[in-house]
Amino acid sequence: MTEKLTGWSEVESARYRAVGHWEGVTFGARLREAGTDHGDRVALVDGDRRWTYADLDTEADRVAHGLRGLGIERGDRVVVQLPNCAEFVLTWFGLQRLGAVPVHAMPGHRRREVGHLVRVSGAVACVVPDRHARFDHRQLMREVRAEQGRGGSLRTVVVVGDPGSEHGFVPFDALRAAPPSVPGRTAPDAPPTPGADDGGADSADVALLLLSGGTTGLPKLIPRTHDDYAYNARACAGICALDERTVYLAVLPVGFNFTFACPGVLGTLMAGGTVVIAPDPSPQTAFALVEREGVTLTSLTPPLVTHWVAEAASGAWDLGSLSVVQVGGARLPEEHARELGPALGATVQQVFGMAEGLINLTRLDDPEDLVCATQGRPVSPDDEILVVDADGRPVPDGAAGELLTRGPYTLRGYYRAEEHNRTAFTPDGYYRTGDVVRRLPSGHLVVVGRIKDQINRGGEKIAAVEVEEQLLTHPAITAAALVGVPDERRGERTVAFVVCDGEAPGARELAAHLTVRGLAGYKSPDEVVQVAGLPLTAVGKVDKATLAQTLLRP
Ligand code: OOB
Repeated sequence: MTEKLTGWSEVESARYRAVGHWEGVTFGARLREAGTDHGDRVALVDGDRRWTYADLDTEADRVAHGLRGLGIERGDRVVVQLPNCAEFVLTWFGLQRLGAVPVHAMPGHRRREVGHLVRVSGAVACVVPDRHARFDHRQLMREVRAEQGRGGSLRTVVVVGDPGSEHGFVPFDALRAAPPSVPGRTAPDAPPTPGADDGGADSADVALLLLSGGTTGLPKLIPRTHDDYAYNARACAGICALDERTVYLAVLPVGFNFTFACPGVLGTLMAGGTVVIAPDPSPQTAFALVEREGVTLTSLTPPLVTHWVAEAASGAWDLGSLSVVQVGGARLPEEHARELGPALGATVQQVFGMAEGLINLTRLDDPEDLVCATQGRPVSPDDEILVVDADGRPVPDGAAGELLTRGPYTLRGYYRAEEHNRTAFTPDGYYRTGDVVRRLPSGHLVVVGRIKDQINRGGEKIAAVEVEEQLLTHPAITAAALVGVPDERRGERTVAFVVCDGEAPGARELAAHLTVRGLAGYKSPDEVVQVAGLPLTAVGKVDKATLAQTLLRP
């Protein structure tokens, strides 16, 4: 089953093709081409393991062959929950070769999130590590499978590492061990078999599903097509001047849109460069890889910046190869932006992006003031931007308002979420970002706040409603509001204001309760404050601004 539900009109689609944004090439076919064009160049590095472009192409065939043997076909959705390791990239391209659709889960997601992703996407398989960060993902998958019950879509769990003895759990290495058999590909001059590169996928098909940070009870899925996502990566790659000499270090979770395609992994591979996977985001791990591999580009979230600056100051590392450091996902304080460039001897680039599409970058030759005090401007000349007041009327440049956007790589509708889509977009197709920005005459945007009920904990997005619903399941809690308050390190931390019968549970007890409920650990409140009642606004909503204020008073 393949779905075309991405919402651009025929006229718009034709125009994006005519001007060359949409190239009409699937990711499976791109990798085949790269395997020929850059054959001997190193594409991927993970620890001591290296793959050339030719190797990566062959590996994708092997993984695809193995997955096909498990009954996975064109259009099938497969949840990929892997930490930073080469297998993420091998799995991703293996799926692309079949025309199947990876669903990007984060390593920290637990039963609630993964179960939801499987249900909404109708995934037939999941790909997970055996254990990661002292957590057993096989146990998680057993629970998810049990919850799905007999009528559920999930048939297979592919495990990187030891699958254990569970029925239906398959080792990743067994997929790769299958003989590469691509009919018609054995002789270089033989005509290619139709579909051998991408399972017969169309470039207008959904190529992957990304997870939204969300504001509602459960996260939404974002359909991204081959055409639009490749353009996302290519437009960013152009602005970052990527070429065959680029060595990109993936420090943040590789499945995060920022790391994967802004320009990240895909942008680098499309330019013929090398992707190096960092197993953790510590500066020690990263700097050792910068020295060893000659890394030229990497991307960070703001909380990492101070650690990186401090470690670079030790003088123990040769960071000479590093040319550009991107920072995004949450607001970067201006002082940190000013320190970072000199500390690493690199050009800083701010990145204000979203899984839904729109990416803003500061340009490599922007004056320092724009680089340090703005979050960049759109990457495409066809990104349409509106900054509007509460009535939806455009405000003048310099004034704050909600950012609305549409364009060649911004979604027109969440996946299977018709009701939500009616309010998430304007009638003429603009996505309501929920971010409050100011636009400068240069087109650069400054993020000044948000109207969506989402907390940004150093780049980790938390939908307040989702956590509040879970807080209410604690027997002592009768009402709850999750509020983001300013935090030195993360920009924001979470405070749960709770109304209780008797004594309120502490933060640790609540975290334990939410973990049992299957919620990802980063969503547990950093602090708990007991209140007699929740203040309400004039229209009867919980007044979160007033709650946040109470913490500031002595
Ligand atoms: C990135 O994507 P998401 O989907 O996790 O989160 C998007 C939201 C934005 O709507 C905005 O509220 C916030 O994250 N955000 C920033 C920011 N970058 C993202 N807020 C302030 N300053 C920034 N530089 O976070 C994402 C996706 C692709 C590239 C980079 C980040």
